[in-house]
Amino acid sequence: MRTEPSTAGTTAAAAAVVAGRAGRATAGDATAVAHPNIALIKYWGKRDQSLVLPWTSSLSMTLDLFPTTTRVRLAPGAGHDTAALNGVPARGETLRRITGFLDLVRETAGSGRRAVVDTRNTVPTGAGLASSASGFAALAVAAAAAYGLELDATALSRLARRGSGSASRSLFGGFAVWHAGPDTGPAAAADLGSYAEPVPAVIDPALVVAVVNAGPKEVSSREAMRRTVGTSPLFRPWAASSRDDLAGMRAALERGDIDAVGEIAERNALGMHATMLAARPAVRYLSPATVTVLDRVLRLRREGVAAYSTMDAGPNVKVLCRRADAERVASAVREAVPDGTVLVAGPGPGARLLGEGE
Ligand code: 2P0
Repeated sequence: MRTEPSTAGTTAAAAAVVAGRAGRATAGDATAVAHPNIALIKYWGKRDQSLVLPWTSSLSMTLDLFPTTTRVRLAPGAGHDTAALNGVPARGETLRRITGFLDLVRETAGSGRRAVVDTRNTVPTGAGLASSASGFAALAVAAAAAYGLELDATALSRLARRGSGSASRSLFGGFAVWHAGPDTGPAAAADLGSYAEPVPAVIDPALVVAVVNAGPKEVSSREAMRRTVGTSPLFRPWAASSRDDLAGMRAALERGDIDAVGEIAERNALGMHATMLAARPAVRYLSPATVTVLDRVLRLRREGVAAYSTMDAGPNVKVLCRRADAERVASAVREAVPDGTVLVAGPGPGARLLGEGE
């Protein structure tokens, strides 16, 4: 059992900043690595699309699987940014999002220089684990260093948020809470108040990831969130209950109560999916195979195993359990969905800048 695993994340993020200052990243050229995270209290719905301010605070576990490594090199004289994802040039909306993000960094740095971005994602294509969290966390750390910004972990988290909300949490290892920030007053105060930070926890669980469908989703999470906030009569009640869930989750993590952590995570995720089912038109990510896994997890509990489900904007299921039970849970899930892919993850590290030769 590990105390406050997320402290490692703070150190890593702080080290990233220090590494930048110490010049491990050559001026104008920096590489960073970040891992995906899975929310136990979900982020679903923005109150400000452009600043990426959420309606509710969320809480996640960073995984020790599938890091994204991103190199940012300034390109003096270039007329536009270029980006490659696993060697394939980015175009369209993907390139627009990266350029828009770099514009923010340039604005802060007072630079007009364009950049070359090279991103390597180790998530198998279509593994059903979003890469935008690790992607924008790595991009924030690398771009800030390449443009010479000396940002602390909080400021880096705030910056990553502007790329993708969930990226704010991947700055940190272990467990992290992303604060929604004040919802009254000027936009600048809300922006300042909306960042992630590590949360103390005395559990060291596994997340068994059941990929039941690796295909692309029909509705992007961005569009699904917009539709849910705009049309679902269940959105506001869920948002209100999510605030209570967050308080309960923090207390459960601090006392190391895996059953309470799991119960709260499961009900928060099911509630989020209920808000989408009530949207008009409905957004339904859950498939028959999802329900098969949910049923198997219920049976595992009846068999005495602490196992709890959570699902994101897709049909795949992540099962929280004790590390000691991970193999039993994984084989039960494999038997339930033989066509799926089942992986076991643990808490992972925060985002960091890589040194030369790493
Ligand atoms: C989460 N998800 O908390 C929630 C739960 C999906 C379901 O964060 O629009 O890619 O870029 O801010 O972060 C997915 O949304 O959305 C997400 P944007 P993001 O992990």
